[in-house]
Amino acid sequence: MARHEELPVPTFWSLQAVYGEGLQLEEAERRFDNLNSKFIQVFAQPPDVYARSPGRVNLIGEHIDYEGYSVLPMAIRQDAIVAIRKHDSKEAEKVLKIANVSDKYNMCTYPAEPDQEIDMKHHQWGHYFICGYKAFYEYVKAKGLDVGPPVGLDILVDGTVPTGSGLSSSTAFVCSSTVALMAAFGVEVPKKEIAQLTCECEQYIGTQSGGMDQAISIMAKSGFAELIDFNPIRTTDVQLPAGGTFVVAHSLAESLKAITAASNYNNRVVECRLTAIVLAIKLGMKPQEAISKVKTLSDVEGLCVAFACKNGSSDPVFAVKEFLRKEPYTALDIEKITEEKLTSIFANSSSSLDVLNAAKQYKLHQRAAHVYSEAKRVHAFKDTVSSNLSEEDKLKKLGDLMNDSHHSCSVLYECSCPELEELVNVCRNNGALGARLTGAGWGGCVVALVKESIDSQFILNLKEQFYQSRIDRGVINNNDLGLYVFASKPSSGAAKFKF
Ligand code: NG1
Repeated sequence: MARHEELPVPTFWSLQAVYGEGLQLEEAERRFDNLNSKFIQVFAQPPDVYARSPGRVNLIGEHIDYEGYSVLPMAIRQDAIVAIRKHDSKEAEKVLKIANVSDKYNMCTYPAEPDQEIDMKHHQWGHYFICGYKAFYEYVKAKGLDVGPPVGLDILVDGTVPTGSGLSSSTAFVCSSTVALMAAFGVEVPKKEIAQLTCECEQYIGTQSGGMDQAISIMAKSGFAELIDFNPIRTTDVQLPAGGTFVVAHSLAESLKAITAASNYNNRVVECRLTAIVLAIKLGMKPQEAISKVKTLSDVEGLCVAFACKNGSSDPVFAVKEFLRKEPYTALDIEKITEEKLTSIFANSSSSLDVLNAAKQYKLHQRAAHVYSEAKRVHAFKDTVSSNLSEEDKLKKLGDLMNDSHHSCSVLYECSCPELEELVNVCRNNGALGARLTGAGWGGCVVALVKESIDSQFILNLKEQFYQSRIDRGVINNNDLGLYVFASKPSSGAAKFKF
């Protein structure tokens, strides 16, 4: 039988298969009815097909996917749904019209030209659809498929993943757009190829992201978290221990990842690349060779471990401690080691040049220590889940790993913020076995592992101790609290719907 990731995204003719029964199904029925009637209202015709792709919460493995390391997320029930209608090729107007059911988002229009550039300096929500659009055309071109000349498209979007929350609202939108396009043009693609493609094309938005979000959004299975390996993308089901629940809680600090990329997200990607090059040189590689061959910290892990082994350790952090000082490096310090200007090393990447422009110093030691230790914690988490420990001991150990992960993100990777720190502490003070920021950080959500028996009380306590003062100040509305704090079970991945 073909592996799950070799199969195409499934097509359903009813909502139950994805949304189950009860309240969740009722909510889905309302959303789909609304999408259908709004679509007709805006575009005067019904959509051809719908696609949905979920957000995700990352349980452990933060900021290591782009370094080539495995991560362990699960899909959440909140998703993005894209309704689409393809125009006839004879129609003169060849425009992509992208509307949203929420009044917060104005309709965006783009030409139907697949090779168009995305204007990253002027961020628009519709850009995420264009990422999917480019991905689709790149795919059909690479495979030599004939889908005819570009045509006009009508698109209507409904997203329930809170934006800027570290729950991958952007990826849910990019993935549902790509799957909707594939459905509209009748192109069937294995899930792992869509995951790879959407990962590459989301980078058009200007963040040099890894592939975690797209992989889980496309390939998730209901009831399981997934260990995701990269190069090639592969998923392994992880059945979480009974008796524990993951509660997701928003810090209410919005993380504007695309806008802050040069100083936050892409900065860390560049710091990791520089760290990997410097480590390679210190461990005996010629500077020119290191610059051309070494892209990520996983590329130099072997060298680090070989060095550690000679000294009675197997931990790559041993080499980090030996060769990288804790004090930050300036560009000049690094250029003395690389024997090449940083602007020349990154000459082909304009978003990396933006990072160099904004950065004053580089924390090589701290970034490598985070990445190597976090990569180990992911496997420790997976091993704990499949160990013979009692459920109680498993949960305790998983909680400890999550706490260690947060400490590393906060202190070594510096991707936390005061609101996240406050919320993590509130979670721990109220009985969470572990709590950590999830996703890129600098705002967004916390994920806390709590015993199932206390999850309702836990959420009430968070309301009282974290959210109430914010409700009083009008930051959020009391009625919307359920959008910002909820218990989550692993949900299923992308799907297409035809009615
Ligand atoms: P979010 O939380 O969606 O901003 C980002 C990256 C991931 C991963 C995490 C940090 C995107 C689309 N996703 O996620 O690949 O690197 O940060 O672990 O940029």
